Amino acid sequence: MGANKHAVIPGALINLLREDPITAVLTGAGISAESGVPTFREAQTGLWAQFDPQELATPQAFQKDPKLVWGWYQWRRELVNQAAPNLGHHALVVMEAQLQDFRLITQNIDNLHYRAGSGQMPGGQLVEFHGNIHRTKCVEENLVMNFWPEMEEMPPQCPRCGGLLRPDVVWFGESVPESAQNAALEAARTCQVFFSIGTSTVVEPAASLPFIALQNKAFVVEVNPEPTPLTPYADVVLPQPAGNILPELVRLVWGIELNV
Ligand code: BV8
Repeated sequence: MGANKHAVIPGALINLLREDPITAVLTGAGISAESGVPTFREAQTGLWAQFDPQELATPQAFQKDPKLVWGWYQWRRELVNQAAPNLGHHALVVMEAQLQDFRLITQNIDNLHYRAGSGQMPGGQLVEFHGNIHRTKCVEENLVMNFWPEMEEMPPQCPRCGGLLRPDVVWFGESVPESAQNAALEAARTCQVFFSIGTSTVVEPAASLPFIALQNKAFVVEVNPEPTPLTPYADVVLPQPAGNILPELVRLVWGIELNV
């Protein structure tokens, strides 16, 4: 367990946030755990128990067995549709509303930040670093679509060119879209406060963002019940579930109570 620098939220962080700093946040699967969406590190349940996500979330896996990979994402879409944003997601929307310049970069493709209202406030920005499970794209033309024909034979075919449709997400071995990379780098380089929430800080290039913030002399806060490679370097470590500690943070800083 990394040094538990503060069991409670330190006054320095509360006072700093009250000064309305430029703030950037990186989230990972951990912030959706309390919505009932399994994290990447948890074993896949049921049908998918025998698969490793890092094996399935690749272009090679899709090429080898498009039906299997499409089925995995269909299963995750149904799971996510039954989930709801939790208090951790809602607390980040409050922060976006309270702060002049708030950029949220999420590694998650579950759309829960958007459903909570993130990225829709003046001065707010939501960067979907690894895409969104509710969008698909044609493998031939990279044409992105939000709706697609339900077909007997899955994956569906592009209505324009007949090519296979795939989830509009970034797979292992694929580059993060340039626009998302640029927005995330800009946020990490210019922020005064950087939160890293619910991520194992393993997968690149997302995992470098908190370290870029440290290089830019930002005040870095980690929210994660478990230690990660960032833990020894963060200015503050809050080893608690995001759904508990983030509502407490917005209550202490802005006096805003988030009800269940
Ligand atoms: C790239 C979308 C350039 C899909 C994801 C060999 C060949 C090719 C590439 C590589 C290679 N070796 C290394 C690489 C680079 C690779 C990489 O980093 N690999 C790792 C494994 C070392 N990266 C890439 O491939 C990236 N692209 O490098 O392009 C390139 C191009 C061509 C050739 C070479 C290089 C693209 C990576 C994107 C992959 N897509 N997701 C999908 O979701 O299906 S990654 C996926 O896993 C997530 O999006 C996330 O980014 C990542 C890690 O997951 P986390 O979000 O951190 O979740 P995790 O389960 O790991 O941890 C949860 C955490 O939450 C835990 O710490 C837990 O303690 C905590 N927690 C739990 N409950 C709570 C909580 N915290 C707070 N509150 C709670 N309640």
